[in-house]
Amino acid sequence: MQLYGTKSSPFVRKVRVIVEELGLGKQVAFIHAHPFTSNQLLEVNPLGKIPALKISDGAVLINSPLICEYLISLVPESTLLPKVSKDRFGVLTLQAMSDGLLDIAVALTLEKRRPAILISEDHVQRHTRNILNTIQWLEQLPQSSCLCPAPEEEINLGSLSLACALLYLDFRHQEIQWRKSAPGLKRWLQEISNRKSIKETAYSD
Ligand SMILES: N[C@@H](CCC(=O)N[C@@H](CS)C(=O)NCC(=O)O)C(=O)O
Repeated sequence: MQLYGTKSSPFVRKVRVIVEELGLGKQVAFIHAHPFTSNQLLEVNPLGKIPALKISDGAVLINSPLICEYLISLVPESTLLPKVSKDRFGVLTLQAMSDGLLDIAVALTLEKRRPAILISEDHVQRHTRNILNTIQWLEQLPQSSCLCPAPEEEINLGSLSLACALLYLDFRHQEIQWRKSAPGLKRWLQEISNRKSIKETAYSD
């Protein structure tokens, strides 16, 4: 299989983390493809978005939740995405919330990269507010949710997605200082960051 992406994309990181957690590293080759410049990417994904995963029969999967679900299906004994409905939708909700946080954080990255005169202070403030509101929502999740401190067996697609999202805020938006209002998440991230899959997929430009 071939994974198209960059090492700075949080959605690609989520897929790389899942590959690592599932022990599929040897079966997935990483193809560097920047979404704004790669013709190779456009040949496999007309949307021009990363990640994209070309699988062995030549088909291409797009969108990180779909790619992760496919990879997890290759390892039937994996517990990263529970089969029982209640747990499954809790995990998928956490993934969706983390991905939503990332949609905003990536939009904020792009906004800040515009020439100074074109940057909309309105957009910057709205994105920042929505990021901090989401951090509060996450901080207030009950301990019994899929977020609770993670012994080996409780790691799942949702909590790994959240780790990638919080670490992206550290990578691109340190000035937001999300930890100030979220001591629980701060502790949780410190713990989950010790995992090999997180250490081996650090963001880089
Ligand atoms: N929902 C998608 C989001 C993917 C996404 O937005 N990727 C960004 C890079 S971080 C991208 O390819 N942007 C290029 C563009 O929007 O033109 C997923 O989960 O895979």
